[in-house]
Amino acid sequence: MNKEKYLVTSALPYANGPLHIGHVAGAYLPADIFVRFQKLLGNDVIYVCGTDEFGAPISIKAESEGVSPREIVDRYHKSIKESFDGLGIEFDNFSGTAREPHKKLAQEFFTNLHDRGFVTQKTTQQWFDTEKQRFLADRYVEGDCPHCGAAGARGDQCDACGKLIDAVTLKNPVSKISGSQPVIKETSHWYLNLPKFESELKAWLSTKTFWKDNVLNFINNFLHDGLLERAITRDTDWGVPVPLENAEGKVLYVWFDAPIGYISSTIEWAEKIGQPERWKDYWLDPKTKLIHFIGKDNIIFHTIFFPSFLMEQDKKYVLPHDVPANEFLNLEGRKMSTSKNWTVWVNDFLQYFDGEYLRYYLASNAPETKDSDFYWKEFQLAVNSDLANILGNLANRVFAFSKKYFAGSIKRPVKLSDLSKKVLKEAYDLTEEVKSCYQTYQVRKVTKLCIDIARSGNKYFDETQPWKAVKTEPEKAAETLYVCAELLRLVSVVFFPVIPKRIKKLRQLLSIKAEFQWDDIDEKIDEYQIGEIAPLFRKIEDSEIQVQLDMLKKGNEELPKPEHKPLISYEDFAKLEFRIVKILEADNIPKSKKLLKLKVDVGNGEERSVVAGISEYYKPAEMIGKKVPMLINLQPRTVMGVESQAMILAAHDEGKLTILVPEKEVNEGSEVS
Ligand code: B3M
Ligand code: ZN
Repeated sequence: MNKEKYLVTSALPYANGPLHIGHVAGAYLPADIFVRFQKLLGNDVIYVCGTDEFGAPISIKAESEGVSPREIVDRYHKSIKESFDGLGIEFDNFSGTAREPHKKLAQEFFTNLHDRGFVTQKTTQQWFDTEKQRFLADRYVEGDCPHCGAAGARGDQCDACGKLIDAVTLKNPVSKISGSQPVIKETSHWYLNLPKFESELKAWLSTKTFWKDNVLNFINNFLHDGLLERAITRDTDWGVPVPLENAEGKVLYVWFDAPIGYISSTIEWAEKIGQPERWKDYWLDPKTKLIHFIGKDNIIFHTIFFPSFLMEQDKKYVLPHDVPANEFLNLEGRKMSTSKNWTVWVNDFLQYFDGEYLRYYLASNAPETKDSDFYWKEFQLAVNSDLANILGNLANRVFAFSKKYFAGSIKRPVKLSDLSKKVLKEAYDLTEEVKSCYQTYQVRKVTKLCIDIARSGNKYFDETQPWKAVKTEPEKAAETLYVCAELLRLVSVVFFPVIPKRIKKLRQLLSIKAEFQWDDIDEKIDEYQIGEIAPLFRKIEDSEIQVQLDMLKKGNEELPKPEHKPLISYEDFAKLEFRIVKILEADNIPKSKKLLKLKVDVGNGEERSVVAGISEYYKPAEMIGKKVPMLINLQPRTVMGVESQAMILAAHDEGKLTILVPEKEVNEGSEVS
């Protein structure tokens, strides 16, 4: 197979604070998993990142502590790198933007754009904090969004409507540095003439039909109003000096220099490996697939802003091949807030738990297409039931049994039963599905499928009952062990990108080669020689989770308690008939923004028509085939001309709606009680 070439980046974390789990779920873990997968395929891939060390976040933090920005940057660069190391997130290079080569490159980028007429100087008005005697960068002014009126809009972007904002248009502005009402003052800045790039950008974006829907929707929303010129310089002393004579006290806007940090980090990498020209093999080779892993708040900067200034340089830089932005991770049902310490700092987490437990849970619960939630109880469940009880249990029972009855030797049987062949075939098929899921960044599904392979091993072990067979037909027991060892070996290939350290341990216990590639799925093993036995995972106790919840709630008001309805009798409850139904058809209802019309099978082929208020959250196509619980003996009623003969059950959480699906495969018509 001809090898592909990938250049992978993750958003440069600001060096103004520690790393938290939201950062990991959004940009870093998905990238690390993707890189490990591509390396398993034998593709040529490098992963570069580094800390984002300029911009107001750093200088504000420094000022608040009375130290230099350099001290802040050095402290958090180290802290963030420790977090990545603890999570096994491995970069080919982890740089930082407050370094001379980066500054020089960023200035070069500016000069090229300026000399080619894509940057114009304008005198403008900007918010000025009279208390602090300083101009306010966009992110340090907050107010009401001029487009949609939402409060809490930042000076550069509104999270509510996604639109970029010219800070001076904010209503009721407040300085986030002093809390005072800022005033407008004249200043001059240099503007990137984005409108000049519009047609080239649109032509390039039109080829990205394979990008994730959440990214394309965000971009189309943004392009809808057309591109505006954007200031790319700021009034502050902590940043990359503007390389022009009349630019005293002006620095490049942090979002101008930061993405260039991906290139300077690659150049630094090339120098470190003693091949200073090697960076060009990635940034200047049209065959390179440049993939930016980011959170959704960085979409425009990576799909409009950065590509525009890559287009007008003295070298032909590759443009992003894909930008698989993730949505946000909430915590215990609430938006994460670092200022309220409503978060989980990675370095704190690592004091209590193994980083691979976090890798697994965040991968299994990744905010790939919509925001997702980190719950400590769910974290415990994911580790204890998926990792320990399914994968760990399969390994333990196979290893212990082989040591007890076969001196640790698990030989390939001369013949396999039909059941054995079926189990292995199904597992091989799942590995194919895992491969395509990795390629399309679907790590949630990857983790489910990997655990399913291990689950099938436990089911097969139970069905073939080797503990009985070993007494009368030991070759049957040996066959069971061999098939299960094969399943563990398959898991040890496909699961490697998610929990690499644990998987290396599993392969060591199986005494199979430590270095391997994806194609080793087809490796033929004649004998497994089980050596030492050691548990792969430790279970997490309730008390450990309680400690975390107590720490989290300290200083945060208790979670709001849900209002309860009046008590009902058991007899009242017994009148309700809930069943699992299968959705056969799903369509939008004309003129309705909220309703879908469903045709469902409530069991034994009995069909019902149902109207469900879910179309803001679910497309018709993704509902077909789903099996969901419904109340099916509710009086029928007609909604927008459609008769509804049952009611779907769903969780309503902070205005969002999530349908419920059975945790295991069940038949339609199954009673729910
Ligand atoms: N430092 C992080 C953020 O806005 C920002 C990313 C830069 S990537 C070039 O969350
Ligand atoms: Zn808005």
